[in-house]
Amino acid sequence: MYFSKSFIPILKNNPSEAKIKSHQLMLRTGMIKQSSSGIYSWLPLGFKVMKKIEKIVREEQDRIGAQEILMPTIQSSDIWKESGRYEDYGEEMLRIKDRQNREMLYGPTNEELVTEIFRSSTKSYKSLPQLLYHIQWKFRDELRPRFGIMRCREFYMKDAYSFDISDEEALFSYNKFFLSYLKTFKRLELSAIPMAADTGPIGGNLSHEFIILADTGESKIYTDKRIFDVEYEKTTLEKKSLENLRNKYDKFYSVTDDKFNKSDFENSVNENNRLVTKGIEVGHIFYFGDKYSKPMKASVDYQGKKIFVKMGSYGVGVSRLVGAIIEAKYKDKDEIMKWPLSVSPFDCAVIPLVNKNDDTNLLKAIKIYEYMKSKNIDVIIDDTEENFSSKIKKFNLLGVPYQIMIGKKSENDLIEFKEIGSDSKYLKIDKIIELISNKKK
Ligand code: 5CA
Repeated sequence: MYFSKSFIPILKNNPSEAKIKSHQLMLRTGMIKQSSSGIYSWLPLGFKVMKKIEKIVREEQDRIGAQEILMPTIQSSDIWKESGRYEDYGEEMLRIKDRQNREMLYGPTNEELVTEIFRSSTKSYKSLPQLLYHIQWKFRDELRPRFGIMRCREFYMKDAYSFDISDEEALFSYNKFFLSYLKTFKRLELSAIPMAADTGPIGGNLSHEFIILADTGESKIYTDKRIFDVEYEKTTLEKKSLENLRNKYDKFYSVTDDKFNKSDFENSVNENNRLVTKGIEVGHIFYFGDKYSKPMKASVDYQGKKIFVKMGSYGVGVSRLVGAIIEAKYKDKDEIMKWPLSVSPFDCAVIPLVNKNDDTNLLKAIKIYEYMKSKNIDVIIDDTEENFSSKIKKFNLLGVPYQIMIGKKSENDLIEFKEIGSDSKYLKIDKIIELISNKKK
């Protein structure tokens, strides 16, 4: 991508309406643009990051055997009346009437719709378990949308649903998602901890929120520091192995505000290990048995009887993650943002010092840019005539993790190269490509 041709509308200053770093940066670097309260357009830079996050989320869902579907954003109110949630959901639900005066709604979540899909086609217990997921826009008419895409009204969510024959099998499914979430967040270079949480309007009595620590988070958390050292890498997708993993985490006191109990916390966590802080909820999983299958009559035949399937649901805030990664990765002290390579809008920026009367640097930069592209490096070249230091500042702001500078000193094969936040090195182009490619693996 040539910077001069790109659509990256960078603002000169931080917008005053944005209170937290991620919101400021996303507006400042032209990742998003507000269209109305709590509703945003995603511009190329932001959209690219979100799509890369989505890809990782998808790969980790596929890896546990979940199958992708796509349900619509607009749903009929009938199924919500069947489950009994149409009234319960209250004002957060955006209700719409079509031209026949039928009551429709913009889906805030999909338990009803997926149950309806399941019950119309699955009749035998032999097809269980079924794990279905989709990645789709949701709408919740939040009372106070804030912090940009962190708490907005229209947002992009991965929601998965499991269908099983018994509680035991359903917990096996639950634990598969538990593991897949740990892996997903790790690939995004986030350290997300599972915490016992309230189930709110989704329901059920077992639930974990996945929280990343951040001062700007909206969830207050109480946890045992030792939970950060739990290892999950060796866990397999077998029932026992997954159960052990859950036990290893659940052994530690780790809850959000609404589950907090002072004496339990103090009795189970020694003073040195207590951590009371704030965090951002990036994922939330629920087990609710037959809460939806029973009223909606989603059953399978098992040993001559009809059994209501046991269900769980599993959400990841795909669009929220874009902001959450910024909150976690932005280094206040150096005013530097560095995207994890796995989701960065570009792997590397080629930044030539462009002189009106001499195009040597620009031509050299174009050659490097073309060569890197041919080696599958996602690269952007700044071919504008802006001065060198403001170009570098701009890429520090954009958070592109690697930069190549073609300036005065660039006479031979050794190229000035640096990782954001570190010092420059002088390396040959093939070495640079090797270094970035190895990091991408
Ligand atoms: N049906 C369940 C699981 S699929 C569900 O809807 N869970 S949820 O309400 O917890 O949402 C899942 C994830 O979506 C949350 O963990 C959060 O990361 C994200 N999310 C929820 N509300 C918003 C919002 N208003 N703005 C941005 N992201 C949100």
